[in-house]
Amino acid sequence: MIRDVSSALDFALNKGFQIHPNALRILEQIDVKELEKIIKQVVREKERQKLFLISQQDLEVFLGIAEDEILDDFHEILFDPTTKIATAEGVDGFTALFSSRYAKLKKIISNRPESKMLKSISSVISTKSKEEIYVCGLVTDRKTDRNITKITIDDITGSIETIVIDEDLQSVASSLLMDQFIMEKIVAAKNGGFIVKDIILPDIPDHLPNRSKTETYALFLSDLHIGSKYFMEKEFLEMISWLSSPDPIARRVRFVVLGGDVVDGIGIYPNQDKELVALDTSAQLQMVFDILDKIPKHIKVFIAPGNHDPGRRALPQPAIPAKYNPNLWGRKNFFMIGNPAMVSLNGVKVLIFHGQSIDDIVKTTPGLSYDKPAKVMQYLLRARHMSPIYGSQTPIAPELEDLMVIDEVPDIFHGGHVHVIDLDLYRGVLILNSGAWQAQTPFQTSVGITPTPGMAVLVNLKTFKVYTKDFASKN
Ligand code: D5M
Ligand code: FE
Ligand code: ZN
Repeated sequence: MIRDVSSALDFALNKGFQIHPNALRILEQIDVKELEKIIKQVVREKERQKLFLISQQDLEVFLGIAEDEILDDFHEILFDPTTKIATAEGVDGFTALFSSRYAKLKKIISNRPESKMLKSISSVISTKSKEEIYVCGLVTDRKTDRNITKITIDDITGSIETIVIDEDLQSVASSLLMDQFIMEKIVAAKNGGFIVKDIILPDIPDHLPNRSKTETYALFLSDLHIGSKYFMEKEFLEMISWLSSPDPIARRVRFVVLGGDVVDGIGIYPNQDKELVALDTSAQLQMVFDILDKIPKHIKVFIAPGNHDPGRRALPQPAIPAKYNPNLWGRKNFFMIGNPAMVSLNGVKVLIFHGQSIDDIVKTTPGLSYDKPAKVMQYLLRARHMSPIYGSQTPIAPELEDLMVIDEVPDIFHGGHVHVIDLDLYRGVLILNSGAWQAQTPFQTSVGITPTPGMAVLVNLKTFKVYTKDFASKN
């Protein structure tokens, strides 16, 4: 029990801290009843930072008596599918979608010098020439048998089966995603067929990210699953109240990005009602509003949907419709956006994608797993597409334009969906998966998914340093 300043001092010294004399002067002015809580909080925070001198500034910041820094907090919504969705019907729609995908990715790959030598598939099929040829198209088949992979690619003129024999090319060949766009260097074999000499992905170039001028922080969240019995309300509320605390990082947060699965939804999986605490969409979204309403008003909140949220299920998804909860749309500091979407936060371009396609990719690609979702997101950047695989679990709408192509290289790529926190840096792009605020569900236990819920991911938009703050474990 801390009774006065000297016992507060002892507490800190015992923990291996020094207190600057100017800091002591501040402690002397604090109400004794508050002293214990404050000194413990300061010690805990400084332990985390591995800094063992408690300064005057530390206390001023904790007590909220330091002047608030002026931090930039401007934003721009650079891409939002909500108003761009133009779905066509049936077979024609899918033809349009795939031609758009092909054309957009061909344009992206045209920066490569090899693309000058590209030939159409129909002109190549009958060639007898033994010269190297370049073709490009969407992968429509991939079979690996022993150390040989057969890849079929389609362009708008035809289809070609190619064979990868080269050992060095096997790993890239066997990890190609169905329906992804690639360029191949091939040669006609003597006895027919085409041998692959190189596989070139659209990929992203080395990227120098845009940075904020001030040390403004963004908080990344996803997969709240509000309405589910397993939503970690206590921990989430603790995190929200931390945003109003004098903690030096909390004081610099100006943006919250919510990457989908805001609610648990209704009828998303069999017998879901047994695991719900709110049984209709509006009730679930009102719970969302009541909780997010506690976020300080100077913080801008961007809300994108996931596969559990109301609206359309197929990608790209429009923003959660206003009719289910006008409050969310009415709040001045809330921005309802679709999935995927791109926003600029102080000039830093953040691509937000819930991550539905991660499931299909993990299931069909050797070397990828649910516990490393950032690695899967790296594959998406290399494919320059957020949901290449068509006709598997992830529903994709037959849009006239393929809005899932990654036209512009982001500075931060934010995903969720798999409920596992993960970070990666790929060619200068910060990839992050923001985990979840839902405890492990019986379904996840049954399929062996071990989530990492209750952790906040924060990024300093000037330095790109990432902090994770654990609200789930008690220490
Ligand atoms: O998805 C949470 C995680 O659980 C995500 O990795 C997908 C996985 N999941 C969810 N439903 C299924 C089914 N039916 N089969 C296989 N894997 C699944 P969430 O979107 O939060 O439900
Ligand atoms: Fe989820
Ligand atoms: Zn999800």
